[in-house]
Amino acid sequence: MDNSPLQKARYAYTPKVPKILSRDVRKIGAKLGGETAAPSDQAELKDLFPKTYGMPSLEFVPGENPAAGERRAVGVILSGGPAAGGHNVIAGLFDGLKAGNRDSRLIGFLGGPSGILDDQSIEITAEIVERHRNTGGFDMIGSGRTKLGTEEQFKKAAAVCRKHGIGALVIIGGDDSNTNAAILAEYFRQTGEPVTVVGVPKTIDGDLKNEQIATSFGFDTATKTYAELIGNVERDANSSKKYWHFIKLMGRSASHIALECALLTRPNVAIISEEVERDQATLNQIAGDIAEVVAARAERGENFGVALIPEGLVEFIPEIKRLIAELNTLLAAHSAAFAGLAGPEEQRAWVAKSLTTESAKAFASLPATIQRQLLMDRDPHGNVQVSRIETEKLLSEMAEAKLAELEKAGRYNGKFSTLHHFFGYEGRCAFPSNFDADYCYALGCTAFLLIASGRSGYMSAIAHLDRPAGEWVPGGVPITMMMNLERRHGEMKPVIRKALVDLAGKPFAAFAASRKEWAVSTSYLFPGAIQYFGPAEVCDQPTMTLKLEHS
Ligand code: FBP
Repeated sequence: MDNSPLQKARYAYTPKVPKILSRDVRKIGAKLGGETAAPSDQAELKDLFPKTYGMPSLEFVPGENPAAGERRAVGVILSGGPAAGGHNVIAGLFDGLKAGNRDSRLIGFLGGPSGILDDQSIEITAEIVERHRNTGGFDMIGSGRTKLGTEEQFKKAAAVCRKHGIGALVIIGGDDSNTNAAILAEYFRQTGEPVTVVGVPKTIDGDLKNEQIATSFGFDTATKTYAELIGNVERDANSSKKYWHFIKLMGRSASHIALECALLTRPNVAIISEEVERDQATLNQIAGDIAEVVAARAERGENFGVALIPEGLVEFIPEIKRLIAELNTLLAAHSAAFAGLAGPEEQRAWVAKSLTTESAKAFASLPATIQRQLLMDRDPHGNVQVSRIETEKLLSEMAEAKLAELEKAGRYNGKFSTLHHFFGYEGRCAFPSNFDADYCYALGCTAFLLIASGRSGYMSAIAHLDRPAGEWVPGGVPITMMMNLERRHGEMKPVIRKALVDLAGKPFAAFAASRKEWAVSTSYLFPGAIQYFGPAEVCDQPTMTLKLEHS
C-alpha cells in the first residue's frame, strides 16, 4: 500500500512524553498512594472483588524496578469502536516492553476480545509497529465488540495465555471493556492464574472519565475532526444562505462530543441530552424550541442555520427512553416470536399491541422509518444502536410541522430547506492529533510499567493532561475505584460509572452562557483542520472540555 505524504511525515513524529518516561524503564519505581474506595456501594464491591478492591493508586517516579528487565510475553486486545491513537498505545507498550528486555514478545489478539477466545493472534513485530506509529485506526490487529464476561470465557482466556506463555494482558477499551478487565483481573487473582490484567481508557465518546482519568483517548481527535467539518458547513451555510443543516454527532450516550463541538464552532442550536433529561423535555418541546430559533433567524432574513444533535438523544427523552426500555425487554423475552414475523409491517403491529398504552402512543407518534430503526438488532451489550437512528431527520421534520403552525399564527414567514448529515465514523480513525498521539504513547508505556510492577486490575492513567506533555504524570488507578452497582438486564452488576455531561460543570456553563446569542446571531467559529506541524498553540491544544474542567 502506498503512503500519503502526511503518513510518511507522521511515521517520523516522536511523541512528546512525560519526563519520567524518558528514563530507563528499570529506573522507574511506583509511589503508592493510600487505599482507594469506590464512590458508592463500597461494601458490595469489596465482597465482589476481595482480591482487587481497595488497592492503592500509584504514580511512577524515579526509582528501581529490576523486574522491568525480565523477559515476558504480553497480550493486547483492542475492544469496541475505533478511536484515534490506539496504534500509539500499542507502540508505547511495545517500546516499553522491548526497552525492558529485547527478547520480550507482544502478542496482538485479532478482531477484539473474540481473538483471545478463538486463539487468533499475531506477534507484533518492530516492523509492524513502525508501519502504524502515529496513524489512526485499529487495523493493526482489528477490534470487535464481543463481551468478555463469563467464567467459561475467562477459562478459555486463561488457557490461551498459558499456551502462549502470556503473563500480562492489556485491554484497550471503553467503560464496559474495562469493567470486564477488572472482573478478569479478579478472576485470575482468585484462581491463581499468573496473568496481570491492565486496562487503557479508550472511547471517542469521552464518557470514560472521572477524578483520576481526565479523558479517554480518541475524544480529542474525533471532536477536532467533527468541528472542522461543522465549521466548513457553517461557512457554507453563511455563504449560500439557503439551508438549515441538521448534523447528528456520534456519542452513544453522553453528549460530550456535541458539547465540545458546540464550544468549538458556535452553532445556532446544540442539544445536550443530559439537559433534556433533567428538564424532562418531550420530543415535541425540543422540536418547538428549534422552530422558535428558525423563526427568530428568519425574522432577521437569515433562513439558514446549523443544528447539532447528539446521537444518544432519543434515550434521554423520557417518553422515548421508556419506550426503548420496554422494547428491550420485549425483544429479549420474545426474540424467537419476533424473528418469525414476516416483515417490518407485521413487526411494528406486533410491537404496538404488546407495549403499554403510554409507550404504544409514543411509538405511534414516530415516523415509520424511526419505528423500524428502533426495532433493529441490539449490540452485544444489549444497547439500541443509536448511530442508526436518524434523529436529525426526525427533529427537522417535526420542526417543520411546528413552523407550519407558527406560520398559521402569523409568527413565521421564512424558508426552511433542510440538509442532513451524520458525523460519526469520519472521526474515529483520523490521524491522531498531537494530543492523542502523545497521550496514547504515554498510556502504552505506562501500561507496561504497571505490568512490570505486577499491578493487576489497574487502568493506565496520565495526570495533569491540561499541562504540556513533559509535565504529565503517569500512574495507575485500580479499576474497582471507578465502579458502582447498576441494574443491567434486571440484575445489579458492578460497572464503571459512565460520565455524562455535568450540567453544573464549567464546559456546560460556558455553552449555556452564550447559546442564546449563538442561536439568533451568526457567530460561527471555524476551527479548521487538525494541524500536526506548527506552533504549539495551534497543534498541541487539548479539548476545550478538558481545559475548562481543569481551569
Ligand atoms: P466505544 O464506546 O466502543 O468506544 O464506541 C463508541 C461509538 O463510536 C459510539 O459513539 C457509537 O454509537 C458506536 O461506537 C457505534 O458502534 P459501531 O461501530 O458498532 O457501529
